[in-house]
Amino acid sequence: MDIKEKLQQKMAKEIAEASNKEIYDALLDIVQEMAREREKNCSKKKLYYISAEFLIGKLLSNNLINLGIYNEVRDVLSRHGKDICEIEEVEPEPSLGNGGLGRLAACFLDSISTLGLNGDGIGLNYHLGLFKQEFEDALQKEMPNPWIEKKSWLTRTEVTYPIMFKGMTLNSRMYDIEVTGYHNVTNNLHLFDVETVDEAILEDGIDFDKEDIARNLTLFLYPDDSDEKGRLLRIYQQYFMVSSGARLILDECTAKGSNLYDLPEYAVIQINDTHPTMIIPELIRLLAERGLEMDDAIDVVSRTCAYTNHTILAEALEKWPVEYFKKVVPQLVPIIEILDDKVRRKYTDESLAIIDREDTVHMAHIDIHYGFSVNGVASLHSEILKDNELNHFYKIYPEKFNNKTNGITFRRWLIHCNPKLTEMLDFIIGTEYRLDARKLERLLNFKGDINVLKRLLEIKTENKKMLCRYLEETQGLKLNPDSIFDIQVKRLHEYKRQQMNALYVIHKYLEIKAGKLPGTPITVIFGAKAAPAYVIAKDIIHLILCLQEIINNDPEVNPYLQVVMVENYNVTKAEKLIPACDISEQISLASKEASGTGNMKFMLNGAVTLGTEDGANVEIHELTGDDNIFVFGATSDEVIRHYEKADYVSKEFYEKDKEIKAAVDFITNDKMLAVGKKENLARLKNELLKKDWFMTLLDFKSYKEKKEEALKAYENRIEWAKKMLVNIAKAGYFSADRTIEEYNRDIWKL
Ligand code: 26Q
Repeated sequence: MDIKEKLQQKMAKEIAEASNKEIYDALLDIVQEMAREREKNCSKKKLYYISAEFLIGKLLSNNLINLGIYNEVRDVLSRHGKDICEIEEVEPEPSLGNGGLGRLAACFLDSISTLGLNGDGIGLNYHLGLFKQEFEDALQKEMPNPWIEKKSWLTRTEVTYPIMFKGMTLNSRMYDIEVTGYHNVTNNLHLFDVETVDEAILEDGIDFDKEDIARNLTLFLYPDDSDEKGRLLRIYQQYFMVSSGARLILDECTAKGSNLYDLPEYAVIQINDTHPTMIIPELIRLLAERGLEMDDAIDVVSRTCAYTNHTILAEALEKWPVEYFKKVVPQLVPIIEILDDKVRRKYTDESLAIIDREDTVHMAHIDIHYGFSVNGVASLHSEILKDNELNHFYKIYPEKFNNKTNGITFRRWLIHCNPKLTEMLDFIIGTEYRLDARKLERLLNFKGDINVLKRLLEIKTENKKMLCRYLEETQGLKLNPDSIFDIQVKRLHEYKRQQMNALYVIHKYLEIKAGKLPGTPITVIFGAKAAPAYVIAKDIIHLILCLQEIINNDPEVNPYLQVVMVENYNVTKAEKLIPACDISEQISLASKEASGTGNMKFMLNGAVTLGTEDGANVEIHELTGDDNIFVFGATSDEVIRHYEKADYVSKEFYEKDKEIKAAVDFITNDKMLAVGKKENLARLKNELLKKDWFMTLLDFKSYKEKKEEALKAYENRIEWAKKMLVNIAKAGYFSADRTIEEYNRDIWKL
């Protein structure tokens, strides 16, 4: 049966008569049926990728592409007067992640299936996911974001487990989402949920009773952890996830014939950051319950679990008071104490302990002692882990440490989001790059081909026009598609330094006011959510929204400079923004961004990076060479030295550099106070002058100079197109397929 017949069969009416929603529902059925009919890999050993986040994005197009029927469906629909893009709009985006770490997990699942490996994801089914961001009075407001509809990608299974908490047992139920690989197997994403969850406990915005665990456990992704109730809820969520996951793993392995002593032959568990770390003590507990001696249980689990670190920021490393475990999951406390005791008997170095002198449990330390692999996510990051942050651990376990530079799936971040570029690539270099991304290098043969270069520029302009239409329809923004699109989209965090980009905007505004006009108009685009309790991050959003108001309404300036903050930045918006970008802003303070993956997505879509030598930018730089990237700022060594010596004083930069002073002072001038809030703006200015923990003012001058260089380089359109071409051609290294092959070769050994 062809697609048209299948579609017709699912609907009681003609395709032309059906609504977009009816067609979407029918396609969802067809995709699920086709996905389930595919072959499975039933290898003895299986990977379990456990993560508190899976930022999967919309699934329809992704699945159609992976099943190899996207074009056919698109064409059938169009013959009946339907536009597949409008049908995509009907699908709600599941918001099961914050940013990089969650999106990485989703890209990995795609590559695991594409490589035909036997591997499932394990996570939680948050009903409202991450909040939806709205702007009101130039401030971020958080709203609930329901995404689960009657008909969805979730399939309710019959798998349930009783999960024990202090004084209460909750039932977990498993829901599955099919993960289709590109022209290969289908795996599963298992999301556990509690049946008693109740959206009716929502109060104003995203507030709810944090103590009503039975009704709130899977309501939100990490609710606010600024108070103790929020932090305890996080422990409830984590334990619910790992206990459900551990039982599933043990059940599957015993069903395949494992006697539990040989568990490492049946399962490998990749722990995505420390959020699922409790799976280690929980598995040990379950194995002991099933008759293993404590030492055997510890040994088996240690040979099954591997840990990925995604950050060196102290404030993001999870540490929980033993008290919290006693209140929520007392059954884990004796196990964690035994794990700590073993470490203390072997090593006297206090910094290696699991439970410190203040009775705080260091989650990462559990993973490092009781896992067989520790990996960072970009080569610079992995080196910093070995040399600095985890140096004491590296000294005792050098063989555990390894690097796995992150990657992205090209199915979503090229084929789906940039069909025009994909079509051109297919035409000039063939389609092999789709399964072997390094083949993109064939594009280098066309660096001297004026027609290819012109077409690259044309495609960029077409993508910019599409973005302009979208932003006008959704946010009422009117942008100039002939301007330079300079884009910074990522979670809002001080270390990512959106504030430095904002200071540059102020600087440019002042220059234009003084009569110094840019050669080509510039549009600076931001998109970012701030954690609800992260005060300074919200102040930075306020600053940008105030600048947007002032600059876009100033007729002297707006022909040359526009600033916009895209509301509710998410995967769907990223798919529209990234293909339209000229300059990719990757400006974190060197040493702080573990890898970044947005940087790779922009590169793949022909944007040129303006960035620091941080995370995977370092590897982008190595691949593109000096001529095809704009690098600035202090190096990670310099930054680490500043922290060690505590010798950075931001005020000195403010006082000695007139341009810095003018830009910083602007934050609280009369124009700004007329549109913004004094409290927020003054607090932010004060932060920059008194603290500036992430050294914005240190790097501002070199940032400004490099950006001017990039803007100037843009003027020579053909030379710029060559830079675009080299970036696309060299992006093959960042395919998640390569990353997953390395995980499998070095860690999973499936
Ligand atoms: C910790 C404690 C309490 C509450 C929340 C958290 C928490 C939540 C989310 C800590 C960290 C995260 C997310 C981290 C993250 O997204 N890290 C990013 O991971 C990417 C994939 O490896 C990297 O590319 C980015 O550099 C890194 O920032």
